[in-house]
Amino acid sequence: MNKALDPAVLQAAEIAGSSVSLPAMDAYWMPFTANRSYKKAPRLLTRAEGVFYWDHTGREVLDGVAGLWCVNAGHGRPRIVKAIQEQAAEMDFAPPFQMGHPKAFELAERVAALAPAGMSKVFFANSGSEAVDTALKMALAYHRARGDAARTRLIGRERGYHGVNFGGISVGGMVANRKHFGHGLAGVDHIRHTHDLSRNAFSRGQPAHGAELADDLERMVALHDASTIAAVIVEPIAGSTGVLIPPAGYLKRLRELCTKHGILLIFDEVITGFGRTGQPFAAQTFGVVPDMITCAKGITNGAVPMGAVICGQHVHDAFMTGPEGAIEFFHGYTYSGHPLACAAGLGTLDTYAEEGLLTRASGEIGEYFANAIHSLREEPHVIDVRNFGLVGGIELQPIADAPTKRAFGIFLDCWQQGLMVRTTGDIVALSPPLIIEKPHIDRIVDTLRTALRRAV
Ligand code: PXG
Repeated sequence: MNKALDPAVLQAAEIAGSSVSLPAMDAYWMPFTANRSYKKAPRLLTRAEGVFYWDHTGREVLDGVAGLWCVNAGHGRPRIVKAIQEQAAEMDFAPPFQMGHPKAFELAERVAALAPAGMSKVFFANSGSEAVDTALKMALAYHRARGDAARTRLIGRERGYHGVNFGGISVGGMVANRKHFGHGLAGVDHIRHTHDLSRNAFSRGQPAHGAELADDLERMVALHDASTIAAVIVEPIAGSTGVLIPPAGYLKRLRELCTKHGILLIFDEVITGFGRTGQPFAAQTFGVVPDMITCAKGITNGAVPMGAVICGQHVHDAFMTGPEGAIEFFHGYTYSGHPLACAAGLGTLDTYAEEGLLTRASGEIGEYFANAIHSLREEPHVIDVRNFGLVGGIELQPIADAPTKRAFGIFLDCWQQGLMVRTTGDIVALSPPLIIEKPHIDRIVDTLRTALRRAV
């Protein structure tokens, strides 16, 4: 029997006082959730430590997705906890406009030091969505500052996810995120996505085929003219739309085309940032330097909301040309560089550094993870397994006329077995905390295997 469901374990947890009664659930309108079914059978998380959550009955649940791609160092890390506690007692808030506090400067230096050479300026926001909209505005204002104000067009990619704000859903390519909300920003277009199971199914690491899809940017240039295009935004690995790994050579080709046409390249590294691919950023893993990186999630280990745009010196310098007393970029949030987030960020970066976590995914554990998840290849319903670093995707044959149902069934089965995974469409996504050990990986794969074998 699954240890997590063993009555003795459940009873022990209750004796330890970790069983929590259900709260009233009427008022909370939950995000990206099937509210009515959730409230009929709630999955309530009440405690977390290391690679585990516990639910309100005291049951242990292995975290296969680092919370939501963010708790890269695992849960409840002492340095991060202490940093937040001390900061809350010392100074709760400091206004970020025309004022500053030491930790915002310190964190910006530390983040820039992790980024590719030349990416030396950091602008803080409070989420991935805000980081994305900040980067898009920065791109428009950059061209205008250089006297190239006709470059107003933004190019995203099909199956891209760039958060939920108007800029992000406009450049994004997730249908459900767009169709409900009108037209979004004007002047946006999309290049083709790279997902191609006919050529690349069951690839380990980067798929071999599809570098030429970057040339779709030439189609945009032919249609709109390069002189109207400000920026292209892509996720190096698309996470939310199903773990889409870039074909070998694709990102390099995209970089070359952006440079050729004077278009800024933005890598949305909200998921890939902070060690997920085996280097601090995917830009380093794939050896391609964009003009801007958007990040969030792992910057504070998910402990306090924070997002950031890391930009090339050249982007920043284009703004620094007017009178010295003038505000250079009319943008910012009340909580940009919030003291609690900065403290959490510093504690997080210390933890990553002390434990070598930002490169761990490229070592033996990444290899073990790849072997383990590819062992699911022959299981029922599996039409693809793909991986990079500590990210995995298992794509299932959808039930005819009921897309997403099969994968969601797997999600529920895993939850009952004591494992939290994430599903999108009919794809199971895995992104465990970077501290994951081999027995945990075995448990993830065994649980999934059981769920796949009894899935409808
Ligand atoms: N860009 C990317 C690439 C993301 O993955 C965002 C922007 C937005 O971040 P915020 O912090 O505003 O949520 C994201 C967020 C999933 C999932 O299941 C992924 C995200 C959010 C929610 C669910 O894959 N990523």
